[in-house]
Amino acid sequence: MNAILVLHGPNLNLLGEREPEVYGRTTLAEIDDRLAALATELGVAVDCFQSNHEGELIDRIQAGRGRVGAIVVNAGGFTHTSVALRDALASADVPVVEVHLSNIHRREDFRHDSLVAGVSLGQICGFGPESYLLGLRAAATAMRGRSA
Ligand code: CA2
Repeated sequence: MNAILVLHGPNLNLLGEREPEVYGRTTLAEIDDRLAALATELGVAVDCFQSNHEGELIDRIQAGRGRVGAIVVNAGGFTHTSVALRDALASADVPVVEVHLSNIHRREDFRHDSLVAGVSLGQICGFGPESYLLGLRAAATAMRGRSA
């Protein structure tokens, strides 16, 4: 159980290609590469997965049972809408760290509420791609704390 699952939700496959003024110029592949490098440094395995489909994200959470020891999640727009994703994260019974590229609390009102937050250890937002790296560090620490 030393793998960390990193989930990227809908539209995050467009990173670096659209709306760079909001989400920056770094692509999702570059973020995944940085996560893989940090995971090596931290001595954990990382498994990154992006989907535009709620059910696929839920299937991936369920498939990690017994192998995945922590989850880093940027649920994208599902953050604010998906009870089903929240339920899947809660039932995974591993530490969850919520991350966002943008500071959702400085944006439109509808982004201020997160259904993921209540089943997460904590939330890291507003640091662009660095949010994911901070999230991976937090998840690795939490995972170690659990297995100690
Ligand atoms: O700031 C974040 O990481 C968000 O999770 C991004 C979501 C948004 O719905 C959340 O409120 C905050 C949107 C992801 C869309 O990503 C795009 C990337 C490039 C171009 C268009 C969309």
